[in-house]
Amino acid sequence: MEDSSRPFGRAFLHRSSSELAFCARLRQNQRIMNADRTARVIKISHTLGFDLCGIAPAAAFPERAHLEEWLARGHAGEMRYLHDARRHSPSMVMEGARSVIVCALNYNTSLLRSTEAPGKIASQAGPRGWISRYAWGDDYHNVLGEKLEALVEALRRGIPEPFEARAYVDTGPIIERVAAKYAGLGWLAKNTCLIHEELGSWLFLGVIVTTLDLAASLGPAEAPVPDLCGNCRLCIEACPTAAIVEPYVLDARRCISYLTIELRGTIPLEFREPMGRHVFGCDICQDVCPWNHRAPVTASPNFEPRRRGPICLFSPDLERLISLTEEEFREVFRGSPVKRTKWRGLVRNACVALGNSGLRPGEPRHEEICARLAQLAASEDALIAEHARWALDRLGGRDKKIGSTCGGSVII
Ligand code: B12
Ligand code: SF4
Ligand code: SF4
Repeated sequence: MEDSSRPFGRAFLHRSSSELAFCARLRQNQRIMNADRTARVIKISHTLGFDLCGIAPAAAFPERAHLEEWLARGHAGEMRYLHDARRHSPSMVMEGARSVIVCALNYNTSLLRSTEAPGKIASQAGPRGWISRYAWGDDYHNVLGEKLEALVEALRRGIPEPFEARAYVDTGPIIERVAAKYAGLGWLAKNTCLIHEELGSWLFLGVIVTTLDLAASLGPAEAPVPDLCGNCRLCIEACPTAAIVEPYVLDARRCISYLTIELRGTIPLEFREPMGRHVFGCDICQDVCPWNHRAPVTASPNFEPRRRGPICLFSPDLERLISLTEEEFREVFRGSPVKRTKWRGLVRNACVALGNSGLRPGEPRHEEICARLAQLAASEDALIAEHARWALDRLGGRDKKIGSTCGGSVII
């Protein structure tokens, strides 16, 4: 009787040696073709301006065990989308997915690090905030997204058989750093960033999940790039909010990046002072990393700090930030990653940064800043009003400018 569960088994057993040799040659040809295609993908990615590109298999990664634990410990905070079960494996994102093309783009510029830049630029100037390096220029979702789409287009032109391909830059249920590790692009460091030995960690990542069978960048016997953190703990020690709770584990709820960008509500009091002058994101654990000290500057003009109207995104003037109207905010941050935090989030963050500025009565701009904070403290928006009051208290400006009524705060 035929074994219906193995329709080709018997036929395979009865193959002649010449048939077996032919099959082996076919498999070998397929491997060569897959390797050729991988080489072509990498070449195209470089012509499009990507700094790194590699292929990972679309399979479940060992790190998914850490992901489960991380979620169970509540480290994701309000980021519910991180609970999506498809994050366990790129194969769950697309039926028939075989490969993940991972691309990286350097966004480092030659400007000072947050750990070097002064809080004031000139003696008469008011306090400055800090916008994270990744957000100084154009929105990386657009920059990488366009390049990834162009890569998919180029593949469609060059590969005759039909295939599916979907590009993501943060936009899909993929853990991009883990995919990058298995594409051979670097190691997952103690600050949880992906680091490349020559380029450092100022890298944006983007992925294409595809049904194409591409040869993986790491051979079956090859291990991923070794972890070169060694005994170093600089990032862990430098983090102002102790967000790296143990090496390789970040409690997002404590991270300034989360507090200033993802958290929509009140910033917990315990983190306000450690937040310092950060108004959008945080670079400290990368600024102190030795692997970034000789990191090359990007060839892409997209990531230089933009100047829009009165606001320069490098070390921005905090008084200007709290004075922006919602309309001005939309205008200044159109096409910038900063728009994610919305006007309300940025003003909230700038209030906290001002509260931390150490500005004293009698110093330049103290009066103007307190007057504007007092206006915000009287706002109908309870979130903004509360953060502005907190700042006024710290600047010694509250008594002069606002008083409380049963219904809220008024300027007196
Ligand atoms: C959510 C998110 C955040 C959150 C949470 C960060 C985090 N560490 O998870 C917040 C808002 C805090 C954040 C901050 C930043 N982010 Co972010 N973020 C993401 C996003 C959308 C998902 C990341 C994710 O899945 N996290 C889940 C957790 C579980 O992953 P993980 O912490 O990396 O943990 C992994 C390993 O560390 C390991 N692991 C975990 N526990 C343990 C324990 C042990 C013992 C070991 C050995 C390993 C291990 O396994 C985990 C995977 O399962 C990705 C884009 C994407 N789709 O991947 C961008 C992404 C990771 N972010 C990015 C960037 C640039 C940043 C910031 C630098 C921005 C800034 N300047 O403010 C900071 C960096 C902060 C930091 N030190 O990580 C880049 C990273 C590029 C790079 N070179 O690594 C990405 C890839 C976006 C992109 N497309 O370029 N981010
Ligand atoms: S981004 Fe800032 S707050 Fe977050 S882990 Fe790094 S140093 Fe800490
Ligand atoms: S600062 Fe040190 S421990 Fe932290 S990521 Fe860099 S090399 Fe690793």
